[in-house]
Amino acid sequence: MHNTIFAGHKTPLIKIRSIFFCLALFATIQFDAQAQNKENFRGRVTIPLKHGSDHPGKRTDEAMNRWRSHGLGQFIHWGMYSIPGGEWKGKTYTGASEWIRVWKEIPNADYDNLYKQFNPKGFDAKKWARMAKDMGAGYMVFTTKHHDGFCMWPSKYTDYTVANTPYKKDIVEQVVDAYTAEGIDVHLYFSVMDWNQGGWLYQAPKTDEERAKWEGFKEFTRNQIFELLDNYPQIKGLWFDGTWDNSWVSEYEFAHELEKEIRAKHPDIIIGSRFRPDEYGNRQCDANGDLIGDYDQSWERDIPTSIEQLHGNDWDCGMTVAENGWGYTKTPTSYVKTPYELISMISECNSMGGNFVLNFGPDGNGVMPTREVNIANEIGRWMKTNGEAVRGAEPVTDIRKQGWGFMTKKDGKIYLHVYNKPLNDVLRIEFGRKTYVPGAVKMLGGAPLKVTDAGRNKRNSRLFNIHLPAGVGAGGPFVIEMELIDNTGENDAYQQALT
Ligand code: JFZ
Repeated sequence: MHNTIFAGHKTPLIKIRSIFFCLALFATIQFDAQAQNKENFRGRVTIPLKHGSDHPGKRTDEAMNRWRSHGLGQFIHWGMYSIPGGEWKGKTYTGASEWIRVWKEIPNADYDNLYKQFNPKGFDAKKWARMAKDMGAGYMVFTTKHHDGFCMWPSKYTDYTVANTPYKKDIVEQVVDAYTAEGIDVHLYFSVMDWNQGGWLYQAPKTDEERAKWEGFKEFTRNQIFELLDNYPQIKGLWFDGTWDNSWVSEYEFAHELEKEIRAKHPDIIIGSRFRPDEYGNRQCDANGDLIGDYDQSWERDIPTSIEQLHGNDWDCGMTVAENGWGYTKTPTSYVKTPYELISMISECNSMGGNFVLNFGPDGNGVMPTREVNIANEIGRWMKTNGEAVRGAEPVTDIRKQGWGFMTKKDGKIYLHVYNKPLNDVLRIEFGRKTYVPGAVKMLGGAPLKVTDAGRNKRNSRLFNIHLPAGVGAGGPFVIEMELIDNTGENDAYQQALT
């Protein structure tokens, strides 16, 4: 697999393998303790791991490049928790609505029978897919099974599925087909933790009886994952969750084997960092600090403050509309973000190379809440004009961060995503030591802009003033496109004084 998908690492890996081989030989002749530390191709000292990262650094194959280029995705949490919508017998649960089953106010048996009412007459996968397309999403993640264990597809490994609801039909199939038809890639969310399956444990099994149950659960999990891959081969990724408990964390070997099996069956598949731990119980990153899986899933409802925090890894930011809660909530109990705030997160994540994945929680009838439809419309309006600064755009790493917003780049152009418009309508761009001069500059979806040379500052950085037309930004955040002309050849020493 290294030689095909991770071709970028081919040469160093081969080199390292031979270095390791020599080291191993030497260590065997000497004594074992010598083999504890070794240097990897990044020139760091690492400890040998059997179940650590399979590919330190980014995957650079076509499937991963496509994933990275999306910039914006849609998450959908839909399941039996969408029926109560965060309320039970007139009381409101302040936790995440998809976790309502753990609330003492609702007996498990009541929750586990909600499926008997599930008949979402308002569900129309094509309508959801059109909404996502209009919003500008390149991919989506759909909950096939959340922690409650309910399967939105007719799994043959449990009765707790959509097939046994009044609705009967396969939801996952409809979602996969409708989104794929719109050209939107589908990733499937799957919770390993399963509150409905008797075999699920929080702690590693201790008794023979527990061990037998747990082995059964592992097989069940494996079967369900392969069932999803068999049923929906067009999917592009698996978004795993519910993997933090000690029971699963101690299954590093099984989980690693399972991941390899999944990749053997579906070589392009994209799997995040949440699926499996290393043999020391490290999650997301292994004991050497290398990311496990293809992208960093730990930036959930969170955005790094600088690109350095990402250590060169791919990443996604799953974001909720209210602060806490992914499933449908009749009455949000925490702050609800505005479209403006969410749009700025698209720019912010993309300026650091991450995909922003906005969550939607349809109600028990399959209908998207109006506040979320409005958000999708507002984002779509912005993306229509400015989406080219998001799709396929990359972070700008050689121009310092500027106070007015965020930057991305593509095809020799930089995009200035403006969120803090200067009161004097003059937007200053400061290039770093590697100097550029602007070529054509225009508003995305608008007219060319006048640019004047503002000289250099003490750091010798070249400065340019972009003159904004009066009233720009009244309709929301905007993006300026600037062609860059490389100017590094110019003699840039203008001030000799030492300070
Ligand atoms: C999990 C779920 O529990 C939640 O209901 C939702 O599905 C979300 C997408 O994933 O919640 C988590 C999981 C991991 C972290 C935070 C919330 N984390 O690593 O910070």
